[in-house]
Amino acid sequence: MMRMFFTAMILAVSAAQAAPTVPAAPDLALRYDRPAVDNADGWEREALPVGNGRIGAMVFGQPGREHLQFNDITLWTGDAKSMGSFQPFGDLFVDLPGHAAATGYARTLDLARGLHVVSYEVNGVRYRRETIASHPADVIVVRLTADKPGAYSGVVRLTDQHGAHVNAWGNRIHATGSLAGFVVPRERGNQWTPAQQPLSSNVMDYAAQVQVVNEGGKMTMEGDAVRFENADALTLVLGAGTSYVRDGAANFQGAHPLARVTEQVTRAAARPWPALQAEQENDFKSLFGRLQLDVSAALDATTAQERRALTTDRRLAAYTKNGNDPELEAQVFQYGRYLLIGSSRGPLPANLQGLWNNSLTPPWNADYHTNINIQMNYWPAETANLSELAEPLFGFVESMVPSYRRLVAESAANPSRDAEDGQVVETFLRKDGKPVRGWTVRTETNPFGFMQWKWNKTANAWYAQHFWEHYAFTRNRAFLQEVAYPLLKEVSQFWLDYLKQLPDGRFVAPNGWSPEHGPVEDGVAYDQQIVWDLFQNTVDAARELHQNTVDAARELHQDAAFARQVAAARDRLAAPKVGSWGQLLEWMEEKKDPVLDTPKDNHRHVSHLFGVFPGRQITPQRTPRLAEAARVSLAARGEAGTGWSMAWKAAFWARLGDGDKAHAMLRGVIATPGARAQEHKPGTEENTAGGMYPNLLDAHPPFQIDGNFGTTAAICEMLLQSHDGELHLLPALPAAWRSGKVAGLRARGGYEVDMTWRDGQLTSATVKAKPGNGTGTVRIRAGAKTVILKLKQGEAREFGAQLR
Ligand code: FUC
Repeated sequence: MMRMFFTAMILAVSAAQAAPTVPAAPDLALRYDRPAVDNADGWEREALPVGNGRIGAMVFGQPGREHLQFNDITLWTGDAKSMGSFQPFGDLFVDLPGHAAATGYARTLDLARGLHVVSYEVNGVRYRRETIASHPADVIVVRLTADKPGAYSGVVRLTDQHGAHVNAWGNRIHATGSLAGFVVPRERGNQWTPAQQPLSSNVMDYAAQVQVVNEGGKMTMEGDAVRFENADALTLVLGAGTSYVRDGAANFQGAHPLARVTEQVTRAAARPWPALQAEQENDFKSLFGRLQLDVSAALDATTAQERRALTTDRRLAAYTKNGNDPELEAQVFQYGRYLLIGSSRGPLPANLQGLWNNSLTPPWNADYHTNINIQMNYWPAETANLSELAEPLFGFVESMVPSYRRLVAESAANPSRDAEDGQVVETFLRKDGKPVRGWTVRTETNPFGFMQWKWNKTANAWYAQHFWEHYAFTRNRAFLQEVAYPLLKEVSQFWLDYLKQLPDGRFVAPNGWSPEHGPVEDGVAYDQQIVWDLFQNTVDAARELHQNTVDAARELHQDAAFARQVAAARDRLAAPKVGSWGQLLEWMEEKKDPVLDTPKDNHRHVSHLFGVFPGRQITPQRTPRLAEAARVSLAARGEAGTGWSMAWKAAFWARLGDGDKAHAMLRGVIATPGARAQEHKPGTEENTAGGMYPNLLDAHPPFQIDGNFGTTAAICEMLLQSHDGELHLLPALPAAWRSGKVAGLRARGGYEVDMTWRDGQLTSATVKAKPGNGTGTVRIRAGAKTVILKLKQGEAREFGAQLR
């Protein structure tokens, strides 16, 4: 009896304690009751990312020793002649002796506010530690408070792995260095970055500083560290920068960052925490707050209670096992948006790890891979209402083009066996012996105009798609005229010159490679579909410019003739073909091979479905026979994959109108890494071991951020599509999201769409022509119903069920 009473009391007490911590729906915070283990595995799986778009950190949250491993997106070794790799910048440590014995520990990353919080108790004192990455102040700030005065004693340290000079004065630690002469220590070399590197001309300067601002207590300098004793509260302001500039003409080397970093830190350190935090939150919300997704209504009350009470790592485990957690899916969706805001507001685009990297020799150099990865990073930018975040991609491509032109011209002048390919002689010469116009790229690229490994020639056209889409979504005419069209035109010129004519008159892309799969040959489906996309986008772009401009008549005339030439070439491209088992062919002729082009092929790249997504050559409505073949191919590829591969498959299924299949792919991508592979046929890690770590970062494996971004983009495609001449509302709604609402999705034509649905049926929708861009006539589809709308700029139209 006594014992039962006792148990009941414990239950009552713990329920009373737990109750306030169960968040209301929709819950947009990642929660943990343990800090991240402070080693490389903990970095990858447990630490949590903050980023201001240029600088960022992984936060470990140990009570006894806070650790921010930080990055600046521009800190790269390598140069115009060697690859190098994206580098870790430094580590900020706050040692708090005695705090390791903490109890009541909680760690959260609030996605809606861009705020990381650690709290715990030691010796009756409640401690709280907040971390933000502020875009407006351009610094990272850590705020340490306690509910008793004088509770903070410890040491702040800043370390560096590239030979910086580190010292402390004026309550500030300064690290200033240069990458000139830096080589990866022998013991740190690996398959991606061997220790023996070519001599590099890289002379990048870098600087980081952390100011320790105390309230109360005593501060002393201790060599290169800052010691604090009996402080009531502390604010740590961390700034970092490099001399990188996105300008090849300047050799990518600009002013020394020391003055800039000093000023940023000084200015921020002079402001109170509440002001810094409020400014950061407002700025962050101006992007993040544009889009809300709530599918938690699909969750029954008991399950919702259960899942919301779990920490994120346990919630992920429960989801891996049983699924049934649309709220976690929505959280992952928003996490992709959080991560893009964190890694794509600086001079360079998000790389393979966004901007978070702790290794001198990161996987694949944490580079810009052109055969899926960098593009996938930017798939959610337009649809998930973060259009401005695509700027770093555009600026990157534009600043690399002079180099790419030069490298192609060099290849044309010196036709030789491709060193990285072994067999193919890549001439880049036209039939008349002249070099082709324009530029293209290889698979691996760095931010100094260097590229290596195999040619991936249609990546130029894939890049061009992003430029066109930015216009399609924003209707920014100046961008179309000054930036997008010139690029589309030059890339189209490349392909007009480079395509090869078959005896029957069809055009094929010569010497192509379906990414990382099969032989190098002519007319590979991936190339054909991307060139089709390029030509279509170029024709559309020329028409847009044409329609609305009255001046510059001569140029227009030329563009009209050029557009006709491009349209004619588009129509002569060797077209997609259906194979013997109903599949879409990946190569021009069906392979006779034990694996390639058979239902046994589970390769992670599904490049021959580019025309389904992100392209628009193949759609269920316009090309039903090809869409069906794509479906057969996709089904055969299976449900397992690397992280990004599963995300891509989710998007394919969405474009094919199968919401349940798309959702089944989400089950794999949002799962303990490798879980999907175990359920299905296990394969190599390269093809089937993807998922998500407890910190919800995508596992290729290893950590690779494209899967996060791809998942967000795929979910957009499940809810709204606009690539086929109409706004298609809820085109691939899974049964698992039978009721819900979304506000702030973007569509081509400059529209913004809000929707609610119940029992799988649309109940209301608002379509708004965004002021300054959306305008004109648009067809709206929901199920079999369509209506045609004419909207003025800024006008919104509301619909009920059945589009009435
Ligand atoms: C492509 C993929 C790999 C990996 C790498 C970074 O080459 O084939 O799976 O994602 O990029």
